Amino acid sequence: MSSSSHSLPDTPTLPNTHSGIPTRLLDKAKRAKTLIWQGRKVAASQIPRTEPTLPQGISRSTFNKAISEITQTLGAENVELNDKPAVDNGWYMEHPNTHDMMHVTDADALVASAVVYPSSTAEVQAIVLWANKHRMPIFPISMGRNLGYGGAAPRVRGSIVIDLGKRMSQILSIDPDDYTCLVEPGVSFYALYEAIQAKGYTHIWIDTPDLGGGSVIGNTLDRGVGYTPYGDHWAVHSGLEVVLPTGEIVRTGMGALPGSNTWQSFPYGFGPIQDGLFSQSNLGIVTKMGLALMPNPGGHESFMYAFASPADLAPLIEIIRPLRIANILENVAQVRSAEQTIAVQGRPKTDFYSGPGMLPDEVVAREVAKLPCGPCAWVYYGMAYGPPHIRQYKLDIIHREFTQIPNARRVDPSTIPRDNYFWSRNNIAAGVPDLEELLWCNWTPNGSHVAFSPVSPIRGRDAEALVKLARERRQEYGVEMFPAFCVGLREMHLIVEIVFDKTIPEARTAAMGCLRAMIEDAAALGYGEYRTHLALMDQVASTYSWNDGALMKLNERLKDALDPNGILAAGKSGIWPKRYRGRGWEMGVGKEGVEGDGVEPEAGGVRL
Ligand code: EUG
Repeated sequence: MSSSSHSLPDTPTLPNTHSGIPTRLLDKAKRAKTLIWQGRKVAASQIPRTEPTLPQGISRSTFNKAISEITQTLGAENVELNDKPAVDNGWYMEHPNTHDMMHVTDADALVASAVVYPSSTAEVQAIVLWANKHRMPIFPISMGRNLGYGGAAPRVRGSIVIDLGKRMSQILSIDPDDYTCLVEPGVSFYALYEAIQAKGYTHIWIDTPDLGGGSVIGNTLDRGVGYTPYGDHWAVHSGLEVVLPTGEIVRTGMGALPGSNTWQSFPYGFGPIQDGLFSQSNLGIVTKMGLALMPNPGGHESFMYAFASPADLAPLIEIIRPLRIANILENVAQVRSAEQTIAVQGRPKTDFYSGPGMLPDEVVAREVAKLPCGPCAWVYYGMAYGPPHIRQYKLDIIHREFTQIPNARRVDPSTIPRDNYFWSRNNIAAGVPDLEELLWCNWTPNGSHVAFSPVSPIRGRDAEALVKLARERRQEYGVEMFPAFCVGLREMHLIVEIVFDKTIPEARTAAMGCLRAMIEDAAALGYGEYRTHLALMDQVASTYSWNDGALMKLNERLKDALDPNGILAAGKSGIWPKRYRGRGWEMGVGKEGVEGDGVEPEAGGVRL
């Protein structure tokens, strides 16, 4: 791999590939890629491999027989063995689908034995039936861009990854009257946005996360966050098509009624609502999902406020709460640290400071003072929606409230250079998918990130307690981290991004140690994570232990009933099928090995 940016090949684009960058963002892709390649201090590390890493309980002969069978079903070009040395590189837009590109475990710990590419729900069903027949662990991904939480990696080493997105990437409908859509797993936020523009539907907005390359279905099922008023994607989804672990195909909500005309407009249908069973779960493979789209609000205006002192965080959060609940603050607010504001320029830490460890406070103060936000500890990014007089009404209230904090400053957008990150936030809050967020990964060479994502009430004391525990553990473990609050309607997610050099084992160990300590600290104070990395799922699940672990007991009963052979995404969200239980598969403090001691043999299985 060349380190020269001149010879970097272009990023694949839409519509040449479902996972490509829109051509309007090619320059940003080029810049991001160049910075990453410049930051690579070692050539891409190789994961040595000559044959697929097999899952426990599957012999080489069973594996080979099973692979030849599924090759018959899908065609040779749609079954790829993971049998060559893996080049542990790539970046957001061009990443491996056999492991986590930003691995916080050993590079070779959470890996696929093969990847299969179904083209239809019927083929997903065939794969599931095949997996049951051979007791083969399978792990579906939509596009594999769940970065910070495991990327494309399977939890069970040697699983067959089902890459749903590659051949199932149709936008099945965009309804311009109802403002809804129906998509397959391979539809990214980029692709959905571009399709709506191509149709000339300027009256329709989508919602996008900080990065637009992820799958709309994948992000929604993992309960991801966006920044328009429709930012809670799970809350605005309507209707799923699901392949169950035993091969039945189900449509939820109104989709259960043959010929239904309201599948995407009435999410509940009749009877118990099953959709939740398929979110952050291992109880089904979602092959279609409906989603509400937002009407163009007729105008929008980003605003940014800078707050001078670290102590301003608590009063700011207190001011945000009632404004957010009353919808004066209309979108998920981001309250970002000065450190992250410095790092999102995409420059390495060594540009600012050559000493060991974190930036000293005086360096943070010196560097943030050079940016459009000016000297500050926290920055608020928000947007007002609607025509000018409607926006102004809200902006005046926001200004009056925010400037109760001494030295709070509104930064006039007209003074902010066009290449500043502010304008990326402006795109995102207006539903225009962008590509700048991961620039802070360049903070360290071979920069990777992993997130600690606790939920708390929107209260000053909670914000302070969480930042304090994160900073104390940061000091103890010597990791680099960037905290940002995403404020929802009645709760907020704190996203603490740990950035580390994935090629340094000690850096990975420090990141994991810090994450585990923060999860424990948070749970002791009553905070739980909304989402987590594969390697942390057991630990996070164990914190949701009320009434002697009643919730996990329920999850396990559901898992046993719906997936009797335990083939689907074992260990996802800490839910282990019967065959794996009591064999030490759980990871946790002092137990970083990803594998347990085998699986219950064939006799425990069920023939379908
Ligand atoms: C962000 C990142 C997340 C998440 C929510 C928001 C935004 C980062 C990596 O996880 O869950 C700035």
